[in-house]
Amino acid sequence: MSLPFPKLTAAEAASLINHGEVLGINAFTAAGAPKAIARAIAARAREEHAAGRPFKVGMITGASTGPSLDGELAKADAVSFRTPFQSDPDMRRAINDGKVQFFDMHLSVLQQAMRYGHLGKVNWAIVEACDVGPDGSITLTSSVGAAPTQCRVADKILIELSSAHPKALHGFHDIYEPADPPHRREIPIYRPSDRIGSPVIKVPPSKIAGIVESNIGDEINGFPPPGAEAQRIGENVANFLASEIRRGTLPASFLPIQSGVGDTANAVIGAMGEHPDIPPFEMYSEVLQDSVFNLMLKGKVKFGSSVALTASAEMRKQIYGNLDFFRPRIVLRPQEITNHPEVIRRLGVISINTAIEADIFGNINSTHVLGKDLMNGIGGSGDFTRNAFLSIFTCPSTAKNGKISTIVPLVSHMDHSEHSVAAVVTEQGVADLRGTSPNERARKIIENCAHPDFREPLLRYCAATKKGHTPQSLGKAFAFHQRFMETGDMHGAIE
Ligand code: 0RQ
Repeated sequence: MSLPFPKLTAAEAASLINHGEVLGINAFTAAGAPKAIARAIAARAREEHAAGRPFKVGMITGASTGPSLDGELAKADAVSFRTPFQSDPDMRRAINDGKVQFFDMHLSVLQQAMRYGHLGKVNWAIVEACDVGPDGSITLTSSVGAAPTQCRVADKILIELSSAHPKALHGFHDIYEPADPPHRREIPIYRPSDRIGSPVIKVPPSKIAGIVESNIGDEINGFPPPGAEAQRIGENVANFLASEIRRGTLPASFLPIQSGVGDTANAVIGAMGEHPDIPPFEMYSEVLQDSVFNLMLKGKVKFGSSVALTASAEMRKQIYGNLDFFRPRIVLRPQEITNHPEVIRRLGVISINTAIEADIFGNINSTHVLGKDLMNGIGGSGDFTRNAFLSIFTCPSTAKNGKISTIVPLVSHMDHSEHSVAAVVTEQGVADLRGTSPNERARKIIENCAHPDFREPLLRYCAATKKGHTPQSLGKAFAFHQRFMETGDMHGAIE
């Protein structure tokens, strides 16, 4: 069927975009990111710069993207501001060098912030689709992200129509946007599998400025088998959850799981799947990684609600070759719904996220190394942590070959406060912080989670405070970090 929209090359689409404009580009992890148009925008920026003209755009995605988007645009010096999340080495460098202004947002509030006008005018929505109808109905590919709102608020829409994803993905997506205050009502999701919206985004056909055909697969790497440390963290989480079921503090039927991205998260889900006392479970998460699809095939994960299919090329081939199996087991939603506080609290989601560092009181730094250099961003970790039935943070007890203790006296940047964090888990063990005072927390975290090399200095830190509700010594709070900056090693701090 021929479509009543201009058919453009990627370069023609990029030529429509002007310096200073703001782009709402759908991507969530590297899943569902428009890649051909992104590369063409980077090429256009290089041409403009070579001709002595300025060319920078603002970039609002769903979350992180892949090398063709964040990587290419950062390398081309084509981005003025960036939100809400990234994980690309080149973009990270540009942000930490001060070349790109980055604002780190909770992913659940991005869409309403765009609708409320808090992020300014959005000129273009750019989305990847596997199918488009003449009536302006768009079937997305492997992620929904913020696409419904990006398409709603943008002046014009560019669609990258990708044959790397089958049209049969139609039906996986559940597109729903809540009304804005004062008209907002409850979001009627009562189980992870409930569908409340439409399989397509419906846009006025007159807004579609062009369609670019492409065939580029999602740029997502697979995971090597988990290392011994990640494996132990996974087992500690799984044993902790199994003991909660035995104690009766978790229902025997279990509760839906949210899990972050990365190797540790992959290992944790894998270990939960192996545990004999954890029953088959559902995910109410923002990403589903390879370990989840493997557990679906084994019957251990019953259902996955997510923003994105963050599948490696090999796993994507298996999913796309077996859509009839996965169709009743997966729903892809906008990030404002997957990460919505109301739904997370109603369902009683168990959240499992990764920390860069935790302090002895249970405050968590997920985003900034030594308090200043951005790693990735807060992503959805805050949305889930603050509202979960049980909020767990994991990390190895040391980083950089044992020179850094990830358990410190005071976090150098705080994303999640002690009030939201129920348990900290390292390869050393589990600190269950529920119902504990700061003094009790400090003892549990030091004894159960810190690496043996750093337990004594941490205990000496606590001993330095004579009185007070929280054993804090402001003069020594950053002694571990200072020692690392001076010597490249935290050993020897607080003798
Ligand atoms: O450095 O890359 O140079 O080796 O940080 O650490 O151990 O590989 O951990 O890949 O699981 O990522 C918190 C970044 C963990 C991630 C974070 C160094 C370490 C390594 C990465 P190298 P690991 P992971 C769902 C929820 C926030 C967003 C979130 C994250 C690198 O989980 O971005 O949770 N979370 N979203 O060596 C200095 C320390 C360090 C340190 C680790 N204390 N000091 N460097 N590193 N600890 C997803 C979405 O929202 C989409």
